[in-house]
Amino acid sequence: MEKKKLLIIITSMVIASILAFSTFKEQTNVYAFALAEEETFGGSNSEIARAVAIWDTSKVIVGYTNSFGAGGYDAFIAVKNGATLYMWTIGTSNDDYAYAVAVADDYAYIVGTTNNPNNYYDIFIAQWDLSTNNLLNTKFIASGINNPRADIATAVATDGTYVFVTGRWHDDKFFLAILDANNLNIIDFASLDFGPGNDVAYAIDFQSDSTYRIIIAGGTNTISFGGYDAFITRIDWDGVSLNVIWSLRFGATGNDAIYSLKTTGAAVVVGGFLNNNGLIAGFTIDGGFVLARATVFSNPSTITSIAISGSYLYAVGYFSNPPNHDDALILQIDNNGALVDAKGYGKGTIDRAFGIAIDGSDINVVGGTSTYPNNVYDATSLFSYLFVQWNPLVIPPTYTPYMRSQTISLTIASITPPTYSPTVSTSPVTPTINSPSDGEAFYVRFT
Ligand SMILES: [Ca+2]
Ligand SMILES: [Ca+2]
Ligand SMILES: [Ca+2]
Ligand SMILES: [Ca+2]
Repeated sequence: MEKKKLLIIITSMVIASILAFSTFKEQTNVYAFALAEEETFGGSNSEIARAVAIWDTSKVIVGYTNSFGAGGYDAFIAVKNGATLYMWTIGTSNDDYAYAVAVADDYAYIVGTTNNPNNYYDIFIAQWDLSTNNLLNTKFIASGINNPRADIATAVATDGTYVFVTGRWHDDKFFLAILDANNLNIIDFASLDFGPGNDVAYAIDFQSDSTYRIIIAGGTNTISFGGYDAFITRIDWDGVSLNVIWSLRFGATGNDAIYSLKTTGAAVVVGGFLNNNGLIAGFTIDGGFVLARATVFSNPSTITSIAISGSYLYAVGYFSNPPNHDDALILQIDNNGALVDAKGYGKGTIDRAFGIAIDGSDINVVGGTSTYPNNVYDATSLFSYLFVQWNPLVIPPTYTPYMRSQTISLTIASITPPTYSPTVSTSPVTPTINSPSDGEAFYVRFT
């Protein structure tokens, strides 16, 4: 018991230091970041980059393209090292999309969805060898339901031994797939459901020692305080069985969701959407709420991806910036909790950031734009970074409506899902660089 209490205290301190609890401290580590590099890449039709991961000195970028490949949209993987960018498509003759990537050893695990003409959309998982630029394995998993976008993988995490994947399943459920990192064989596949509403997972991460503590988060309208609520759940895996440890939903009266999560120490930090604002919140690994903050602009904003590096928390997303439509948003928060810097990125059309990964002093951000070069500007004066109320109230009110929370019961069922093997092709492509046409992937690096 004492050990557990101590763990909770330590965890709370970790989160608090990241998320701004210790307002009594002076800010000591101020360094605003600056644009170091900007590149757009794509073809005559549309591209969007959805995620980025680090492999040695390279950045591994995934997304989807309608300009190249086997037909319709194809997933793409781009590997950028210095000024050099190589790009390959991965796909079937129908539409294929990549939404997330995780890297371990020399392998990139790419997840998304593919159109199956008999089955609408199915889960798509690929293993790519970064050292030889080859597609090693693919796995297509179908629930068999004929609803648009019924089965989608949205997030992936790996330690090089196992690959953990989550997303939408059977239209109104979500799933946890545990695969062998060597060959993508399915070790366990769990259908997860809060109830009759839509329960969609967007984020996954884990910690491990003798047990894997897997955290999954997303949005649900099975039971909610209005619209969709955000949810977060912990499922432990000992290599044999899956056990739900806790599940929590929270939200305001509008739509709320978690789109990204990272564990650090015994803490869990999430990013997402709350009441039309970007959300950053912290929890303990035991499901305790620590605190939450929101990016409150005069128009909607959202956080799509977060990264933790040393004592800094980074978050990216986008905000409505009329008349320039959406602009990408990049935040840096220091270990005393202060907002160190916030940059806007974009021009007159829709500019959105979907992925961030930190590599030493490099802050790597990817997304979609239609213009090059874009404006990079100080966004700190455009929004308030406000504490969000939680029940019970822990700090003086600064933000309304208050967020409410409640535990929610999760039904878990390990099943053997249908799989199939469509013809998948991969081919190297030469994208146009820094001359966008009809929507383009972007990579920007700050230091
Ligand atoms: Ca394009
Ligand atoms: Ca395709
Ligand atoms: Ca459901
Ligand atoms: Ca814009």
